[in-house]
Amino acid sequence: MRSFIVTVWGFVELMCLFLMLNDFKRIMAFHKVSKHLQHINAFQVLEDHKPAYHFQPKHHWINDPNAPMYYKGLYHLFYQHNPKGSVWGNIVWAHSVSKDLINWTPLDPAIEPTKPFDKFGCWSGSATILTDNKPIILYTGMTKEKPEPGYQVQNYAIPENYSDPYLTKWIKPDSNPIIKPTKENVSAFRDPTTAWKINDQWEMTIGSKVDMLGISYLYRSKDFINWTLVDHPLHQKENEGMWECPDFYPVSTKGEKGLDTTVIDGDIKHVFKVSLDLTKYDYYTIGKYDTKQDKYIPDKGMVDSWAGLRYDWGNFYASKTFFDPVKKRRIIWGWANESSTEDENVKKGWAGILLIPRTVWLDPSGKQLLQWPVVELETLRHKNVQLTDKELKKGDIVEVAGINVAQVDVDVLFKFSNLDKAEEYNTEWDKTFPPEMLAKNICQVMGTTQQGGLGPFGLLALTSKDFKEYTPIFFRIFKTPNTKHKVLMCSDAMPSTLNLNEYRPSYGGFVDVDTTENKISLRSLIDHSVVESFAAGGKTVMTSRVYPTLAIGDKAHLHVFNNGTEIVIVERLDAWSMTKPKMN
Ligand SMILES: *[C@@H]1O[C@H](CO)[C@@H](O)[C@H](O)[C@H]1NC(C)=O
Ligand SMILES: *[C@@H]1O[C@H](CO)[C@@H](O)[C@H](O)[C@H]1NC(C)=O
Ligand SMILES: *[C@@H]1O[C@H](CO)[C@@H](O)[C@H](O)[C@H]1NC(C)=O
Ligand SMILES: *[C@@H]1O[C@H](CO)[C@@H](O)[C@H](O)[C@H]1NC(C)=O
Ligand SMILES: *[C@H]1O[C@@H](CO)[C@H](O)[C@@H](O)[C@@H]1NC(C)=O
Repeated sequence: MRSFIVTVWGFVELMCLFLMLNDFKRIMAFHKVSKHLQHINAFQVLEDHKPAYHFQPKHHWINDPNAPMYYKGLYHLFYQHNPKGSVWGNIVWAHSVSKDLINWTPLDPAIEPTKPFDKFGCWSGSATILTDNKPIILYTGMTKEKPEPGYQVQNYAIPENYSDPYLTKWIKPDSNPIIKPTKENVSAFRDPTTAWKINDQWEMTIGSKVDMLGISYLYRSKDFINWTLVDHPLHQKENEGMWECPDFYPVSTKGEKGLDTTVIDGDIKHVFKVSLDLTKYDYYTIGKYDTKQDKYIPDKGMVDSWAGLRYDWGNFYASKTFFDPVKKRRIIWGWANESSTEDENVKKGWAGILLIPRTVWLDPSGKQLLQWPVVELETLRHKNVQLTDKELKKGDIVEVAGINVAQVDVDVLFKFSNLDKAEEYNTEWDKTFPPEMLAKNICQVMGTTQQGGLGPFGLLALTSKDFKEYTPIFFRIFKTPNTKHKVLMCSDAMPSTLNLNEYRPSYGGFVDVDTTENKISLRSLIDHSVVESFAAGGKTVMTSRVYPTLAIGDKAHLHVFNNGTEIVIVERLDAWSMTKPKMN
């Protein structure tokens, strides 16, 4: 408290001083003053920005989710964790268990850097459930500190006691490492996937690169211990750079049910995902696992590049899926880092979250995936407020009040009478912006303040009373020359905080939705510094991290808005305060 008073006094003093100075000096001075303010803000909000219902360790750093699985009544989740601080380093495999994917109990770390084959790092990996329901983990170990990031090998770990549903202790046999890197690149060879079976042999894939060629090496084994490199990769692509955290799994073409990773034929397609080190986004394609050639082949029309499909058009990386045998679904976990500065992370004492686990399945079009928060999340829904048939004219902003809107699940259905007033899509954008940045850049130049025809309309999350801070999640619908409409979704951190030191990107993505229905839904999971949004039933998903200085806790407000000429109707809005689950 003392340092706070001193700081405030210093601030007042500075203000008096600066008011007496000339204009030029005032500008300089205000720069200084605002730095001061940011310090005070940071001081005030360390805990306030901590999410309540998103997965986090109690303290310190988290990055990639590892080896998610279900075993004997419990969901297991491991993750890359620094037990000593809130920056990356000292990585161990932290371990938590849950009965419902929402309430989590921490256990001791499962894997720590103790052996020559992982002394300098226990990096990401995956679990496979072997015959007889025996889980096994494959992970990347670092055997040297230099050259950075070192010599990367693949190791395995097995439970000490298969009767223990908590899988408390893991053994790393001395026969490790079981796979050494290919000659090409010893420092770009990591993140083994869950294995599948083909011709009575196990196969899995490992991310790598040679120069700018992204590669997913294929390995084969009869016994899961003795692995041989297959003479061709599962997949590769020019100009991608390092492929981190590959993920390869089947999806049903006949509905929403998930499939075990070992399913390789039938009414299925395969998904291949990589986390691109160079862009820090997760990209996927949908295609066919050609079991004759033993290769993955993306479907015709799939964009297999930086401009391709993303699970999430915002802050989401290093994701991993697993098959949940209980509810017969495939679930995806992804990591969101902080958008605050490293200094702030150190002060906060925590950094990183996992996004809400999402059920993932194939869209009936076969052209993309759909994602939706696991149904268990709804058990946290508490107090509810609703809006029905609320008309929003151009410029209207309507508050959703009466619940804790800093910790809320809000689901809204927008309706409009027709598409006539949709504004013209500016084809110059296609020439000006690189394809992988197109949606993001349109969101950035248009924001919510460029009034349109049909849109912008949507939510204003984490809004301060005076609208100095707000995080808009919104749509704009465009007419295009070929008469089809383009739906743009944006989640804009730019106006989210007065603290201009934060990383405040305006994220964007297109929503491939049938506009002739004149309706579009939006669900946002707002959790203090996270805004995770699902458009049109999970067709387009976008996560922003935001750190308001005013719109904190009970000072935060939530609104629906419309800033387009066409009237938009909130057919129905439900918002629920979310209870805080048991979180590690
Ligand atoms: C293995 O786990 C089971 C179930 O928790 C327990 O009863 C048993 O004592 C454990 N065995 C050993 C050797 O620790
Ligand atoms: C191998 O990987 C390292 C680390 O990413 C990189 O610096 C180097 O250029 C790579 N070499 C080749 C041939 O790709
Ligand atoms: C490992 O597997 C390969 C291919 O199946 C085989 O040729 C080799 O003998 C095996 N090595 C050991 C030590 O079992
Ligand atoms: C709507 O547009 C007007 C005009 O640009 C702007 O002043 C207002 O802030 C916008 N509303 C929102 C919610 O951004
Ligand atoms: C998260 O932080 C932002 C801001 O520092 C960076 O721009 C991103 O690259 C980073 N994302 C990941 C996955 O590390």
